Amino acid sequence: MAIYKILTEPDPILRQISKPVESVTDEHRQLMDDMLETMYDAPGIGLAAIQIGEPLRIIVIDIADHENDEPKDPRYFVNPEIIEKSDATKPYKEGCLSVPEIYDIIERPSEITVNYLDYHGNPQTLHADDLLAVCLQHEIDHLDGTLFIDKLSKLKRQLVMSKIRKAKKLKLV
Ligand code: QAP
Ligand code: CO
Repeated sequence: MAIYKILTEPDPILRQISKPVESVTDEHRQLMDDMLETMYDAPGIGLAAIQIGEPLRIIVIDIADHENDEPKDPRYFVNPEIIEKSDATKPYKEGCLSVPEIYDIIERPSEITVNYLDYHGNPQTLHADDLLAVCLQHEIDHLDGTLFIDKLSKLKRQLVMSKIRKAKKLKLV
């Protein structure tokens, strides 16, 4: 197992379109294990492969509340595809390991249905709501090079980008 460095905005790699996995192999499972370890170490609740520089359509998620002693609940999604979205939307204050210390409210469909391959490469269908629906949509956006800050108003996004530039500058000193 290994912990990878998480790429951060404005790294152009985060804008790449990730490629579908043809069939889930032991190498992909190794990558999923490492992604999960990297995510737990951060810590975060969701990670897309592109965030560690691997342009493959693979996501790991664990939304269990570890601080309140809930057992680990790792979930793996290969080639996830949203096949249904609710008309109803819900706001949620999102963050992202690739956009550290920035949080803002994003409005997304409150329920979705996804098709995907699991850890073993078996096709699955899942209906998700609440935090899992938010997290899945956020992570699936990563596979198409989209970050949650892209969904903010132009003004808010400019503010976020100047905050990021400022933080990067400070770290150089
Ligand atoms: C995506 O995000 C997400 O800024 C996963 O300094 C977020 O794990 C889905 C994190 C909200 C649904 C709702 C962010 C950690 C973690 C930071 C994360 C930070 C440290 C973000
Ligand atoms: Co993210």
